[in-house]
Amino acid sequence: MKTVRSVRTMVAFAATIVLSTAMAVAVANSASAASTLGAAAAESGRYFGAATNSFMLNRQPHATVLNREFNSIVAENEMKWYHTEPNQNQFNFTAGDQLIAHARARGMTVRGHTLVWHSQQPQWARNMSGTALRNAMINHINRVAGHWRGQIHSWDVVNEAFADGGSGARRDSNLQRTGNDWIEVAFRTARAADPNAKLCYNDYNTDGINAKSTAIYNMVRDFKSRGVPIDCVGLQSHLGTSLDPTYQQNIQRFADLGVDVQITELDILQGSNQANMYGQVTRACLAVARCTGITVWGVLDPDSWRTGANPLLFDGNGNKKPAYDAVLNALNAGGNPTPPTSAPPATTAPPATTAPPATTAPPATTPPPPGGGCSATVSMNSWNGGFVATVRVTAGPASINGWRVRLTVPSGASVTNAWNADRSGNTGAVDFTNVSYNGQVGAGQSTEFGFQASGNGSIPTPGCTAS
Ligand code: 9MR
Repeated sequence: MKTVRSVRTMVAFAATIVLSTAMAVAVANSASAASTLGAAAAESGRYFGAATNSFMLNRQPHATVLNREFNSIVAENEMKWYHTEPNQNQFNFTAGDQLIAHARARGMTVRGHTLVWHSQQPQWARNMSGTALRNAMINHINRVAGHWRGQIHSWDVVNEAFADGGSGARRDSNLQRTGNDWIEVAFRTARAADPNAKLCYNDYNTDGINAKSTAIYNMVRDFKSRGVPIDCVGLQSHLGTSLDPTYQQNIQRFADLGVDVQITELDILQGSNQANMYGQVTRACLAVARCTGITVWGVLDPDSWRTGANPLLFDGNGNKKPAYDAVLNALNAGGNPTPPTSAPPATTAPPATTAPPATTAPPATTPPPPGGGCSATVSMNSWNGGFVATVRVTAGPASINGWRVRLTVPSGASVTNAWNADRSGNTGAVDFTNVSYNGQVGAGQSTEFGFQASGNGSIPTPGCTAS
């Protein structure tokens, strides 16, 4: 799973050291420089996360570093199919619940990894095929995404479904053999099970423009054109000794399709280019507004699945490596802020309650929409310093093909993240418009979108315009 390319020259490396030293000095002199990865990433609306395991949460020095540096976590293994459904229809959420509780207590967000994957399936699923496997997959997504509904920032809905090499083909697997539509079925199922989570496709050896990343690009473009719900692409970025020169360009082309990009499993072989490459990857993400976060695949070098590669940011004693400084300096140097619709709720608690499915009948008390277009109502779930608002859009006596809700965010409050709608800004009067999959609402029916904000206050009944 490594992308290993030729080592760059020592001249380039020496130049980089001089440069990064100069940057370190500049950053050290700056009053606004954040001193942790999470805080520095949050300055531009991004998260910086790490993979961990429930059994490591109290292990030192892992725990100290994890809690101090990161504002997002992902389960390295404990949300995979074999772990969450070891026997068919018998679910085990204990470790995942622990990870989520740990994150929420510290204001970290959680990436979900992964709902469906050809690998690390439980034995019972590996033995299955055809309709039985397809139904088992759907049930698994419903139950797992449903259990953690509202608590996952982004789900890797499908992991590693494309073949390596130049074919651009899907990887053969028991899932693939259930029919080529298994990926879109997985995404549609996940959307219904957790409408608030961003839904990602995640893969490796996609860290530049190549046949595999292009095949994924084509799938995402097709999904967007047909309204299959996909919000993000995860580039795992298990890297070797040099970065593909098209790394940033590749991120940008996915972003241009209208999905977020996340660097999901970053680790880089230790060697003379490690720190430089960590800086390059960080800067590439920061340069693209829709690259919304970076996750490293472990905290301390000895935690890594790449035994002996020492590919992470901290050594076994929890000391910061030069790679750490390269990342922190790059984050502190700033980048393109993430756009309003894709900014993750970097440092605030996720919603305490969850939203109902996207399209449901309105409650009996919903007032009839004036003018036959649509109406909107807001419910809020607040805590000290933040809230989640759920907005219900109800069509009038005629069905509608699109909607726009204008609402006033409380004075001093600012929207950090929205789902199931595009939005025009984050303070004051903000317009939310439907996205491709929820513009059509039948007569008298409802759809919901939501957003998270920092600040407190109430929201007056918003206006709704149908189109
Ligand atoms: O880091 C994970 C390791 O502990 C597991 O043994 C391995 C099993 O396949 O999975 C590793 O994580 C993988 C991730 O889930 C998907 N992308 C590749 C990662 C490294 O193999």
